[in-house]
Amino acid sequence: MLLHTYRSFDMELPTVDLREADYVILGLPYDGTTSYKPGARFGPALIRQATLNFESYILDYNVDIAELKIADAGDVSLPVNVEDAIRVAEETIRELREVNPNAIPIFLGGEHSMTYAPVKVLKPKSYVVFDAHLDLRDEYQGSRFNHACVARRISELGVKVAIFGVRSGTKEELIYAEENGIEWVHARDYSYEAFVDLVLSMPEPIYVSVDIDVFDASLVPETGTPEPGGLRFWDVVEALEWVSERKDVIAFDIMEVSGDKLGNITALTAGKLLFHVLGMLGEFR
Ligand SMILES: [Mn+2]
Repeated sequence: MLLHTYRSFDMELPTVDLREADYVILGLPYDGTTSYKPGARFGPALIRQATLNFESYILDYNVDIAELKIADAGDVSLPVNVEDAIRVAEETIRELREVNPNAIPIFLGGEHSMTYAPVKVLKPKSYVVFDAHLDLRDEYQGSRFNHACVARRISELGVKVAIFGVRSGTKEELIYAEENGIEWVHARDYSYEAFVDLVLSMPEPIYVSVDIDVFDASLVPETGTPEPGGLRFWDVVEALEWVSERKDVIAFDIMEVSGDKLGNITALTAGKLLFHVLGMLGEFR
């Protein structure tokens, strides 16, 4: 076990030791800056529990993910203060890289604020994110590291940012995007072609983040800030298939899953997406 981690819930998958893994799952169970619906601290455990419902054989790829070398590094024990939490997450991800520098990490959240930690440690050149929100505020509710600021903090690291499935933002965020070369596609205008068009020319390596609220609120009612009018499940799967086959993706995350009941719809959506991500990695990598 890594220093600051604990085990919350086991997935219905055989796992290997972290040192031998090709893929590693790490939970970031934080909800200290949640502004609307709390419970994201339970996200990683809820996602793992939801996987008990799914077959490890993924029809779409003819891949049985039970045959992949997957490690589950557990969840990071995160302090309440967001900057402290980011620091502990960074330390843990650095430790994970020391133990196994080659495994592709898949982070489960937890608030989107935590995505800053892996991006800072893994240093991608591009950040491709599915999100209902722009997350480009300079400050929100007294913190520059609030979940509503994460894409802006990442952009400030010099990382190229593209956001897909957006249907919520402020005028100030739009101006910031315009002035800083941040590309984004409204949920109404989203298409596979629009995604490929934009991501094709983005510098590699790429970090891919899925804020679960990118999906329509009917698919993901248990999330910090649900938004109607979102993407379909296959919109996101097809985009992730393209990017994981065609581009150098160094890490994935699935964030903002919350709730207080096992088997909730949002966790099922996230768990199914996690199994598809593992399946496509088994197929394309
Ligand atoms: Mn969001």
